Amino acid sequence: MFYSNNRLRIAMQKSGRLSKDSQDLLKKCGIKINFEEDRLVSFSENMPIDIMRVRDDDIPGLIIDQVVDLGIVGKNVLEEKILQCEKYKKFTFYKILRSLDFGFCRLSLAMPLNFKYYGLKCLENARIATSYPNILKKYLYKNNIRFKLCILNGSVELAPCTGLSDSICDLVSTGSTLESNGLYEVETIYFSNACLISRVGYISNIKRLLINKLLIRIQGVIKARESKYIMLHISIDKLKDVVRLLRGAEKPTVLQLAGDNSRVAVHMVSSETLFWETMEELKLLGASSILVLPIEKMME
Ligand code: PRT
Ligand code: ZN
Repeated sequence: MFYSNNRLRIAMQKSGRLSKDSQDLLKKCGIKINFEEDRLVSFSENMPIDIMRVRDDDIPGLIIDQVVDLGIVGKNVLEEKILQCEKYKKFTFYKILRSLDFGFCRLSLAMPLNFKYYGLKCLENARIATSYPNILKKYLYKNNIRFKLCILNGSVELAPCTGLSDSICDLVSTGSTLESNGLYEVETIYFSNACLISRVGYISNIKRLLINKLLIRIQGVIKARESKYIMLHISIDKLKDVVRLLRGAEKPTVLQLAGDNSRVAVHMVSSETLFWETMEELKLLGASSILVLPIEKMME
C-alpha cells in the first residue's frame, strides 16, 4: 500500500523534539493515524496519507531523493543538508511550503564562562565543536575567521570542559544546557523553527489537491493557536476605547444586552496575546464578564 502513487507520503521525526508537535499538527488537521512504535510507515485510516517516521537528519535527503512528498523538519537540519550537498555539487530540489509554529531554537556560538569574549576575531584559529559544520563554516568564512572544526554528533556542550575544543556552536532554546555546562552564548548564527517541505518534480493532481487541502488546514490550525475569542460587556460610550485597547483584534460583533440599553456585549477574535494587564485595563474601563477563550479551528 505504501508505494501507491496516489497516497501522499509525509516524513517526520520518529522520536525527538519535533515528533510530538508534528504528530499533533497532523492530528489537528483531521488525519487519523495509529502510530505503532516499531513501524517505519504508518497509514492514515481516513485519508490517502502515509507517514514515514525517521531520524530528523534523514528527512531532507528523503525529499531531495523524491522518496517522500512532504517532510516536517527543522530549518537548521535542512540548511545544513543543503550546504553539504552544495559542497559536493549535488542538486537539491525542494520547496519550503510553510513555516510551522514549533521547534523554535537558535544555533549559537558559546564560550566557557572564564573566557572574555571580545568579538568574532577572538575565535581566529579556535577549535570549535559542532554538529553543524557547514552552517558554521559559512558564517565564519563570511566573516573572514579561520578556525579548527571539531565535529560531534551529540553532547557538544561537553567539548570545552573535556579539552576537545575552545568553543562550541550548538542549538539553544532556553539556554539552561549552556548554563549548566559553564558556557555562555556569544553570537547567534542561525534562527530556526520547524517547516513543511515538499519535493519538486511531477506530483499527480490527486496529491496536489490533497497537499492544498492540508496546507489550508495547517493554516487553520496555526491561526487558531495564535488567536483567541474575547467576549465582554461594556457601556456603549466606552466601545471605541475597548477596540483601541485590543489591538490585533478583528472588527467586533456588538450585541444588544437583554434589558439593558446602555451596555452591549462585544465579541471579537484577536491574534495577540491578551495579558493580565490588558484585562485589568478593560476592567478599569468598566468592562465586565470578560472571557478569553481558545479557538480550536479557523477558516478564513
Ligand atoms: O534522533 P534524531 O536524529 O531524530 O534527533 P536529534 O537528537 O538529532 O534531534 P532533537 O530531537 O534533539 O531535535 C530535533 C530538532 O528540534 C532540531 O533539529 C531543532 O530543529 C529543534 N530544536 C528545538 C532543538 C532544540 N530546540 C534544542 N534545544 N534541538 C535540539 N536542542 C538541544 C540542543 O542541541 C542542546 O543540547 O537542546 C539543548 C539545549 O536546550 P536548552 O533549552 O537547554 O537551551
Ligand atoms: Zn538528528
